[in-house]
Amino acid sequence: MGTPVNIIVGSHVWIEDPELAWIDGQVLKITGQNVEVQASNGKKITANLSRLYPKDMEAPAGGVDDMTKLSYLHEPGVLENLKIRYELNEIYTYTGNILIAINPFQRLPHIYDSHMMQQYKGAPFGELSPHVFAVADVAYRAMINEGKSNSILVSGESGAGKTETTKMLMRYLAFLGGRTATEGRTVEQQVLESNPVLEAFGNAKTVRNNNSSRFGKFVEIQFDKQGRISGAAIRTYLLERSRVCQISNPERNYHCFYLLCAAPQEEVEKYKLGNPKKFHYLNQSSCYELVGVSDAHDYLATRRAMDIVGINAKDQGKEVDSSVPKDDNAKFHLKTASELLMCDLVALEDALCKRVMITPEEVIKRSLDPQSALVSRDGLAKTLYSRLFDWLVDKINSSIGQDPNSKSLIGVLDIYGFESFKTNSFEQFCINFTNEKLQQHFNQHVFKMEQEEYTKEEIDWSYIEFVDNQDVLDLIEKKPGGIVALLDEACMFPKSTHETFSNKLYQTFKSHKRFIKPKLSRTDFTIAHYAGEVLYQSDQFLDKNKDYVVPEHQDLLSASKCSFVAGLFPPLPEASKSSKFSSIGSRFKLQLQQLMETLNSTEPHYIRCVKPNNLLKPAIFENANIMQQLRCGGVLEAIRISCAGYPTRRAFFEFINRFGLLAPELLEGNYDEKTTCQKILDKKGLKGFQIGKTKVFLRAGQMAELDARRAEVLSNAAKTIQRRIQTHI
Ligand code: AD9
Ligand code: MG
Repeated sequence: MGTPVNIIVGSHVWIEDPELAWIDGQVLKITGQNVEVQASNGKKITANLSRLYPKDMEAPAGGVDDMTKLSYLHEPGVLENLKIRYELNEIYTYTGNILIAINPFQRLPHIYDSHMMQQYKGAPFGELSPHVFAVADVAYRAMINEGKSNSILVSGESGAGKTETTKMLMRYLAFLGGRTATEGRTVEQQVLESNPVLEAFGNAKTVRNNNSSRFGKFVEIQFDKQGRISGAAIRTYLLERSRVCQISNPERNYHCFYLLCAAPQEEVEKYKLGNPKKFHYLNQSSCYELVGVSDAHDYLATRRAMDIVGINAKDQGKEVDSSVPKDDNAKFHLKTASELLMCDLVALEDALCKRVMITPEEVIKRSLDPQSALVSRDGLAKTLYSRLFDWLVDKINSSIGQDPNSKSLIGVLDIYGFESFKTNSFEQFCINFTNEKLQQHFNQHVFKMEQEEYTKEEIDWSYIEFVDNQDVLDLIEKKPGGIVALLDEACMFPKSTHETFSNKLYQTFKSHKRFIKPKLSRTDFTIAHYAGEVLYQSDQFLDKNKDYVVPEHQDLLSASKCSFVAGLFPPLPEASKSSKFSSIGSRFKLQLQQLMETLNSTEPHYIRCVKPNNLLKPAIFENANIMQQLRCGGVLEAIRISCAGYPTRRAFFEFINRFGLLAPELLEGNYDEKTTCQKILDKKGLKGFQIGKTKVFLRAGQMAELDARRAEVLSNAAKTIQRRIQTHI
């Protein structure tokens, strides 16, 4: 980013600070490359000259609504601008075409009401304050005018506001493409009501977010020739299955379990529910209630939403809670479960506690030890739940319906952002794989946009440097030989353990730049992702990659007398019974490929959600935390790409207004604006800039250089005036 030029004693600068990321101050002393700075918090800090950035003393007090309007485009400038705006409740800021949204953690009045929607409708991009509606509007106009599909990619870490943003986008698109006069269940209503249904079954309270989506989602909204919503398709990715039977304090299981327990009395009795504290899958955590949320109210709301999206009352009733409490009443609970699943009691007990062994001589039923029986029970619950979730998505899709004649669509992606925790397992691996894919897509797009601007202004430029992440993607997904492929191999080989798998990785990627074997571990591995290094624990990779339904469970449930349950487990064709293993990693990789193909055929728009603090509270802006997110979300990378070219652009007249005083003689000459700009720059001996058709394109740091000259001129002028005044006195 911008090279520090013209830093002299007295200059206002930004300097790195371990706590605040960046702090402003004034240069006290320069000794060679060492600079001493009086920071604004009173501290004296010394740093290398190359680590300082000039502070723009003329930046507008309320910040700028687009980072590309910053005179000095660099990290501290970007951070400062976001901070100033956030304090004014301006949570949205553009960086060119990217919208940065900082979670306010409070309902801001009126910013999403129908009056606001009306205002953004058809308004040229950039004319009104930055807003999600503006992004949706551009996407919609582009689709109508050019007949091309568009997509809006929303990303950010857990709790940053992706799902809320996605819902706002969908509401606005429904507003634009809805049939206002129509009564009853319209497509757009169904699209909107799919959100509460999916949230009830796919969201849960986590430490990072009280309403965390535990799955990724791509909603494709189809439009007819008149620009009205005519269909929709929802694709979901990687529901977190482990949560169904394992939660830790103070998190919760999926919302739907608590909603069911809060159902009206007759339903609680019918489905043998009751206090959530009774259930082993819920009482592993001591959190049952959410502040400000009524489960009883949400139960009814979810049922209503289900009505709208087309899940009939019969199917709603057949929702099965397969939690099996562990206590002495095992028989009783087994009976309850068998009644709810409508399957044979003995068959259920056998399926949970025994395995069929087929030897050449005979078929034996072997009892499982208690530990294995628990694993078996949890496996059954997870399978049942994930099938139920997939069923819901299918049902919503078929009920909303697809428009086969739709020419164009707008896709909205709400997907988990980059994750790096204390322990990282297979889930983080898949999530970060997704983000590598999206990052590549993003970089390529940012480059293209930059290039288009340059082409429009008819200036030459060639790429200077571009850190591509293709090598990380190869490491993960290359076939054969990538991590996903090696994991599948390990899963198919019965004697594999996570140790043998890790060893295989160490051997294969010994000299890979993006793969690191940690010194102190024999099974962990580190991947150097674009957003930073992540240390993965391999011990559960094999288990979590196996999507394997125990044949005994399959047979049991496909024989259920409840057609709903049986329908979730269609009998398998004989052939596929023998191939026991299907890989979650490979299936996910395929899903991602399809997603990328879809995205590549659309015009993308990006929204980067930022979580300002980990307390989930309003008005707290944590510098270092936010900086890290801007880095992971590629915002800094986009700025870097832009800085590699000509980050500062000024219309001719603006440039002359600001810098005309550097060459007052020119203003009297009869030059056109373009020539005047050229001559000012030549006079100051600047190199490498370009003059476009309507704008001056400056290299990083050149604006600061010109400002320094301007400041000199102004200060000399001031001194002269002062001297004159003094001599007069
Ligand atoms: V996760 O990866 O699914 O765990 P998200 O989806 O990024 O996460 P979510 O949209 O659920 O986060 O937002 C978290 C919480 O922040 C919400 O429940 C709201 O309480 C709050 N939020 C987010 N955006 C807004 C907003 N624009 N206005 C007010 C907001 N509150
Ligand atoms: Mg979410």
